Amino acid sequence: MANGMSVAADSPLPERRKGQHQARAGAAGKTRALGRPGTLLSRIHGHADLAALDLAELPTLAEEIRKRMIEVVCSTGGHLGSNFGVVELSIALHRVFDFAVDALVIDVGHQCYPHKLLTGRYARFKTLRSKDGLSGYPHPAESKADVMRSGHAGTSISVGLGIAAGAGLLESNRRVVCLVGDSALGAGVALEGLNYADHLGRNMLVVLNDNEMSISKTVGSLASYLSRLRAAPLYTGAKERFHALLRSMPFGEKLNKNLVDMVDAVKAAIAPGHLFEELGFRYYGPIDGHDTKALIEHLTAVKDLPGVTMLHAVTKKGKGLERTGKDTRFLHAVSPGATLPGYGTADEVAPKAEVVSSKRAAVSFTQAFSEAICEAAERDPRVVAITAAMPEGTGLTTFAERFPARFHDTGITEQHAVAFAGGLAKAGARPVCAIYSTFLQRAYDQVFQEAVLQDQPVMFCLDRSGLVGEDGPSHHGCYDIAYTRTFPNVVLCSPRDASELKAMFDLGLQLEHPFVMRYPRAQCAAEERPAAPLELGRSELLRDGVDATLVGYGPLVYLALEAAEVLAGRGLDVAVINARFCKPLDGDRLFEYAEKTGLLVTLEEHQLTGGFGSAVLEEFARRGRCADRVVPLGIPDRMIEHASRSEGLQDAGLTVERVVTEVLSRSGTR
Ligand SMILES: Cc1ncc(C[n+]2csc(CCOP(=O)(O)OP(=O)(O)O)c2C)c(N)n1
Repeated sequence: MANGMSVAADSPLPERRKGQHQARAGAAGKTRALGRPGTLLSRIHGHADLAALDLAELPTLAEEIRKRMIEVVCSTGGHLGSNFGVVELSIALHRVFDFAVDALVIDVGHQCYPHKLLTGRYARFKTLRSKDGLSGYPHPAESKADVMRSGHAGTSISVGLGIAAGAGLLESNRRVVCLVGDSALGAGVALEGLNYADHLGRNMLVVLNDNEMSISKTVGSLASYLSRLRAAPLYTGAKERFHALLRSMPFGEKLNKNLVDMVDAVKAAIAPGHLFEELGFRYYGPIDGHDTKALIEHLTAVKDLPGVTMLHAVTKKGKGLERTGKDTRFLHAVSPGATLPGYGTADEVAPKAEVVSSKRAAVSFTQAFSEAICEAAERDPRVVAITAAMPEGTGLTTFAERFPARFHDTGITEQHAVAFAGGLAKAGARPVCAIYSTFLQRAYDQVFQEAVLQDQPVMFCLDRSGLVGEDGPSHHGCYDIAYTRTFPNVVLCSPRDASELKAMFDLGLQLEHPFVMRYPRAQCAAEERPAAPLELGRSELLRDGVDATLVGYGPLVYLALEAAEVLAGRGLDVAVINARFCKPLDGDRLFEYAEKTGLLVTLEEHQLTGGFGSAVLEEFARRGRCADRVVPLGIPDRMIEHASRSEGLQDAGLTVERVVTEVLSRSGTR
């Protein structure tokens, strides 16, 4: 195989797959012909179809991919900007590699739409992110071109290395390619992967999709370093050029083996301090990530290089969305039903959360948190906000504008963010970690060591707790109660509405212990009356009753109230308790009502195992009575797949009908 940079874009396929390619290209060639009806895209099912296209047809294909994505994503919602930025990269990757055989590990996975469109999922693409439809992330059940399910950033290099190592054990010559964004590359786990890559001695290609963006601007010194690299001339690997030169000489291969050390010395002299080369990678780049022909040439040149290689492609997030008249780099994702100026009829729709209760919506929980932390920061100069690359999603943009000296966006670095918060608390600040429930999982050990072990006042405000809807199971925040409840001295609470969120936040600020507040991606119910004063570990009785008790944790109390209304119509007088705290739990009131009403149904938007209902059962078991009167309702012990949030709640059985049925069947009134 040729591996210099001058290899033609359409260089021959490797021997091992020539036959396979010819057979498939032949079949594709019969169906493909310019001028035939239908789009090019509808006729692409994988590498062979794509490899059979003329280079001149690729810009049309790119246009068709963008057109299809905008049609579908504006209806289903999804990661528009990220996917618009990788169209040419995806075409080039699929043209050069066959990911039915080779492995493509896409970091995070949110930028997999062109990949899906190029691997036989064109017809189903309209079902993206919808119930029973295609996932918005890679999913092996959909195609063997998808290696693993994903959604959390930074793991692609480690996974890729694992696949390469596994392929080595099985003596397979499967190629491995990781596609990773510049922001995900800064995640701790990605750096751990980089650190191990050369050491493993396997072949692997990392394609760095550098668009200078995370959801907002990529932050940190690595970002600054990449920015310097972007401005540098094309660097094609000193080592490789030297190898190519030697190979062209008589006995070059033999010489080549003997001169590796010398070449390394030359390389170090030519590119001193080149980070990726110092880490053992052969680095190529930066190249224009929208120049399909150049991408194909470079990918072809590096695809069979020994060891680990990094190809640095510079792309523009949202490339092709210029007609919106917006800065396309900030069009990371859109909500279902979005229309874009220049492409649709109305303005781009701002993230739109669904309402849990049928009551009139007021503000979102995110907005309530945003107000709570700004008000607290106004009063208390110790308040510091920390986000791990999610300033918008967690509601911290106003805080960042108003209190820039007390705002930290650490990038996709949840572990660092939490340990950093531990340090801040040690120094006397009041750090508030605003992190989605699902992403705090990554910092479990820092929650333990830097907050809990020191018993420090670090506040964790967990947005997206519960079911998140269309992003699906990688993003559902349904494990946080279980993974924080076990820690000594931690306070766990969940507000039912905006004013309760603010009261809980203020209470958290007064505590000298770690504090975890969870709230969903939802609008707060309109407040009917001021919340009863908040007292640590005390629940709120919303409705008295004698026939059964419904206990809601967080905004599910509104589900409980609705169910109680329906049950009242069936002649049952049902009590409703707003639990407020999971730890310390209001064991006395819950026990009293279990004894008094004979049935206690707990409601939580969390995995049943280890959740709020489990806490109640443990409490009653400790008291030696009434555990048999508890019916915990929550998320069952299986994945709730992507769908709208209300469809997810339905799937989990968190509905008024289910609560009513449970109460009626147990009270013998059905
Ligand atoms: C551990 C983790 N934290 C946060 C996120 C939320 N998130 C999804 S995509 C994204 C930005 C990724 O940026 P980059 O890797 O540069 O890819 P781009 O979208 O720019 O193509 C973030 C922060 C995540 N998926 N995983």
